[in-house]
Amino acid sequence: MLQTAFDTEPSLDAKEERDIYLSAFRFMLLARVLDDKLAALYRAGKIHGGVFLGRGQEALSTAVGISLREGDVFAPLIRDAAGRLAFGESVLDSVRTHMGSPHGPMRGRDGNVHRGRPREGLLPMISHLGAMISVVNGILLARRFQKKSGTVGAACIGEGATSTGAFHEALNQAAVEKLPLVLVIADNQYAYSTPKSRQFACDSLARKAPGYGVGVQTVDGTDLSECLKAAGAAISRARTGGGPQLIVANLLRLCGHGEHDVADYVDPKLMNSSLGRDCVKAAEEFLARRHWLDASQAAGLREDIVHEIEAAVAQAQREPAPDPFAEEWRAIASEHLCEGQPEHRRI
Ligand SMILES: Cc1ncc(C[n+]2csc(CCOP(=O)(O)OP(=O)(O)O)c2C)c(N)n1
Repeated sequence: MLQTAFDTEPSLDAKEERDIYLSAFRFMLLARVLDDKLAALYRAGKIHGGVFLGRGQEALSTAVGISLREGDVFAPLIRDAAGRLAFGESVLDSVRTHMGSPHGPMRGRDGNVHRGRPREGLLPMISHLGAMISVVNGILLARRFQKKSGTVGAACIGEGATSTGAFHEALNQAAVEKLPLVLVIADNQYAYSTPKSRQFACDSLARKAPGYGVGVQTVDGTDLSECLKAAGAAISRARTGGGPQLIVANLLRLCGHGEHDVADYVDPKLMNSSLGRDCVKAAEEFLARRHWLDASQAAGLREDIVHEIEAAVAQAQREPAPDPFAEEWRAIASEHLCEGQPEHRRI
């Protein structure tokens, strides 16, 4: 999380701009290397449950997480490792959850992606299919009733979720209530194996926004710069009373739906198109062109990241499994979710 959204500081000097890009790139790379490590652990049989990755979506996801502030609410989904890290989630929280450690935020109970820290604004997801939008709406409404202003809530979804009633009802409610909601659609061309031509018949999801009375921006989701500017602008508008904002990002999922899916249904033409550009490589090239990060600095950064992730994995591997005889089975005790309550019980 940065203290200021990218575009709310028109006077950003060159150093501040560089720092934002370098910080964003670090989160993108951290998420990519973490995803690769989790995939390797899954294939080695070290992770139970599914592993779902965000390859190809790191620029968009980072842009959202990094542009939010402390006190905001973020509802990431299964492809948002980058946004989670940028919002403040630790590598250890992710690794512990995937490896079933009772010391993780969900205490070893979660199927890997439903983790979060609600009191810190990071919501554990219920479902990937639009369910979290109305949860964010509810929190924003509660803040309004409590006369707390200035909070933004961001929710991420895929294009497949726009076919659900949950999406329609929540976006309509946010518009009617003029909630400071930023809804980010990663249009990654497939909902599991279903191509988007089987999800909607309009030429762009951006067309939905005027129908709800919502502001919209369309971005190249493989371009960090476009994503940072769009996320910063949307969050700033929502925060200053502009009502809900939609971002539609065009990109391609560069992996299967989960690590169990080889994704052989993906059209090779898409992979070779501009949608299939690897946003992490593109961002690294952008930083090199600006002389903000050379090849040896990039290699050093990657090395540091690998060490950080290896240390987290080693730590989680040393931790005991949950003891079914000594435990209650709730991941997060609901009475401890509200603000001002002590941390939920740890074993
Ligand atoms: C209500 C519900 N139906 C089905 C599923 C299974 N499911 C999980 S993700 C997914 C596809 C989602 O596609 P999309 O919204 O485009 O997001 P993407 O996976 O591309 O990020 C499906 C069918 C679910 N989690 N919840």
